[in-house]
Amino acid sequence: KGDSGLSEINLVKRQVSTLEGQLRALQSSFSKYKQVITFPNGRIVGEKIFMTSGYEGNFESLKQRCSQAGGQLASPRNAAENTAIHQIVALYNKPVFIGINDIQTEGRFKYLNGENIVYSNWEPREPNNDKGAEDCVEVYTSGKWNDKSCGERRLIVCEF
Ligand code: 293
Ligand code: CA
Repeated sequence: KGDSGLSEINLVKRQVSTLEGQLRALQSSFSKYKQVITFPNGRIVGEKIFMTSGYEGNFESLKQRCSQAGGQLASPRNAAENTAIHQIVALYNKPVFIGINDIQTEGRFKYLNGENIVYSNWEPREPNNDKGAEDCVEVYTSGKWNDKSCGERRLIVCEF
């Protein structure tokens, strides 16, 4: 079994090399495809894609729409993600609701999964829970955050 073992190895090496080429082609094609689908209404940050459909509605309605599309309401966890959302807000010149609220406990802002927020970008003097009725969070056209009544209608941005 001296020789057939070696040719078997060489066969597998050729198969690996073919697959490496195919993987590179797939990666390149996938990268281009992502650029295409995010033009002009989406932004890519790391593994996340942020995208608006242009729809406007109250917090519950936006939450449902994102989830129905297989994503969730955009939930910025760092400055880079907030910048991506801010760019979409600026493109439409319309503030958005994000996936953060203090519905459960006043003053304790959480993501939709119940985790306490790890990043914030509040406007000075916010959150102020104006009239005791502001449990949702909008991103202003400045990129800064304001707590706002969940019943207001805002632009949708989902993350996938
Ligand atoms: C109050 C004081 C304003 C502030 C506003 C928002 C409402 O009217 O300065 O801009 O609340 O916080 O969400
Ligand atoms: Ca407020």
